[in-house]
Amino acid sequence: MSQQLVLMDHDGGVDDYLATMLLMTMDHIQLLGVVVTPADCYAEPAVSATRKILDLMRCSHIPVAESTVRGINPFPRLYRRDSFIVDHLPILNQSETIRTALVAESGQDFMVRVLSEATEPVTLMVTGPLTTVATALDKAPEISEKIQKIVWMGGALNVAGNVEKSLEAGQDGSAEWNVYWDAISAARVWQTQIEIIMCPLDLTNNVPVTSDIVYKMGRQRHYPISDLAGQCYALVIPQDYYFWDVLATAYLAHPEFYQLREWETQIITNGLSQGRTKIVPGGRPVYAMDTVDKERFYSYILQQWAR
Ligand SMILES: [Ca+2]
Repeated sequence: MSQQLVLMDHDGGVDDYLATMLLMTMDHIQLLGVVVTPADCYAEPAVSATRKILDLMRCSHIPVAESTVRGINPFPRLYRRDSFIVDHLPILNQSETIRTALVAESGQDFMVRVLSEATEPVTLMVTGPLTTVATALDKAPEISEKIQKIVWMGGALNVAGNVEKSLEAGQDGSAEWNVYWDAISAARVWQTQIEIIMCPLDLTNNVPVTSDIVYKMGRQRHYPISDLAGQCYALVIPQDYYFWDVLATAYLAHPEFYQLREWETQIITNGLSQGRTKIVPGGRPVYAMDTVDKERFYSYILQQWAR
């Protein structure tokens, strides 16, 4: 079977690291690089943690690039500081040196170069805001020809968003964070013809990180991947946490676990609903992951982390 070319763009949250780890366990994927978009994190520890995870997964040949784009509405500091915690986990600091290279160019320039040089179309796996993708498309519009599809964790279609009204005065509660960080860039990507398969809150709300699944990771006694995954989830178990980025990423390995549904949508870029992914007849067609076979998904995750 020929390998599927994938470029990862994550934004440094706890489940972004786990989604990256999951991608590295997929034998049919050739990962061309990992771009870190500085959204749900602080850039320096997020880049460092990403490189250390690639080392741990014996994938130090895969380059990491730091995107220097900026969003409009910053993520809460409480979420972002998890990047420091993950970067300091003992399991990621068994060596004094990091082997995985940080490329000299910015993440957006790296994305342009990797796509330009690709010999076959590339799947973009995006688990953060679409700002780096939009910036790369502005710099080199011809790269859209090289993008086979964008699989993206983001948006909320028929459910409330996760940007809380009580924290964000300028918001009516309809926006999902990856859109809200920079709705203008999401709208920019919506203007392209690229196939978009989104994993919205509508689906992720049904797939929580439960104590049961975290305990099961421990019982697998599998050092180091299951252990690292379990530690990361232990960090976030006191809050409502879902398999957001991991659920989106597992689609690349097992699309048959999911049912897709097509919607016509528009990204709202201003006013109280900025960051909303609104269903609008005649709007931009996208596919959304509609249902997932949860039991098979949970089993798959446990199996991959026991490798
Ligand atoms: Ca993320």
